Amino acid sequence: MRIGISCYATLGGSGAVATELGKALAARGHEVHFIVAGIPFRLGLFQENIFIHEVETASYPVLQSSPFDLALAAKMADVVQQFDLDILHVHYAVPYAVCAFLAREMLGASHPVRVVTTLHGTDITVLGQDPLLRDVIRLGIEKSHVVTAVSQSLVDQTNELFRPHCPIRKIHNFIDLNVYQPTPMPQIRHRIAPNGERILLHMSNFRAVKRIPDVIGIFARVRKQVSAKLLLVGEGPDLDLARRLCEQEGLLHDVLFLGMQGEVAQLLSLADLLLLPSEMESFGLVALEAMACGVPVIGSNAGGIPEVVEDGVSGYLFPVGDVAAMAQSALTLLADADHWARFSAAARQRATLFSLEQQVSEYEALYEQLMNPTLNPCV
Ligand code: GMT
Repeated sequence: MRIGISCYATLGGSGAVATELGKALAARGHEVHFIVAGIPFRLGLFQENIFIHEVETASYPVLQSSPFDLALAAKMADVVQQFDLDILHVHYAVPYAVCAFLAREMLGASHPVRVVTTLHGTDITVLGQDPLLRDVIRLGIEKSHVVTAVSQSLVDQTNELFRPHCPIRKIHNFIDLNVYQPTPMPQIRHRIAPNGERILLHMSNFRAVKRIPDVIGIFARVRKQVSAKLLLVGEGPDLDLARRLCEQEGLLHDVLFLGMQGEVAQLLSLADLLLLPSEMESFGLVALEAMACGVPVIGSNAGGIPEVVEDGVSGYLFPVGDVAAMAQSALTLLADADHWARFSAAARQRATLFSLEQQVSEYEALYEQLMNPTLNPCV
């Protein structure tokens, strides 16, 4: 098949999932065209069957800002036409689903490309609630041939908000289990935690939904009882807040601010626990990545997290904001090596349910179904 993929190219789970999907489809022999604002951060080395089409924006004194969305829609139409794409798979409702609709309008009857939209999370749970965007998101959903969501929780929330006329399909996020696997690195571990400190890790885009004060709060409580280090990976609006809170709590010399990192599989393997106390999380890709590396998760039971982490088996989940319980369960796991080892093995085992091979085959089957003219897509 010839497949277009359009997604955010910068740091973020939706871009990561879209890029890994594109790479896997290309490896299976499909021709994959990324239509993006920049090189997707997970793309890696050159790979056969992958083509990149960068969206350039127009500037003109009359235009108050360069209209990226219009340029994206025009680029989508152009690439669909030029490369005779069968499928245009867009990730995140705004602007991607809406631009795909515009592109189809531009193409008119001249091209029968099928549009798949994958919803990732805040495009529904935050932006979908915003009266300024709600109707435009509804349009993007209604005008896609098929809409998928990355968890049952997100399917349910989308149904509740938009009551779409076509059923939303759940296709869970996935992981390359050969890349994400437990990798002991005693020398690096010794440099980070020279006195045998336990290592806790949080990785995110440091937005308010990640509840950074809870991350610091859990670590502060844990460190009162056991020597520990906290690795903070990523960056975003609440990174300064994290620094201030660590300073206030006198934690700075036990916290490493690692910033954005490209290859995180080995980094995750360094951790004893992943902290994910999010306010909302449609899936929690980082939890899956950590679990595949044998790292149990301590976090909230928001959104789709319980679909990934089995509470009491591969991690411990509590209501949002219950920092005391999260810290206590972290201490319980860290205190008993056998207990931790059982959770670590269960985490890896659980992650195998979300294998790249299985989920990519689901997307492939969906595309094939859409291309069959006898099966009636909803639009
Ligand atoms: O929705 C977002 O916050 C952005 C998005 C992203 O690009 O990082 O994250 C969402 O999509 C990820 C990939 O499907 C999920 O693993 C994240 O749970 C989800 N984030 C939220 O729901 C907050």
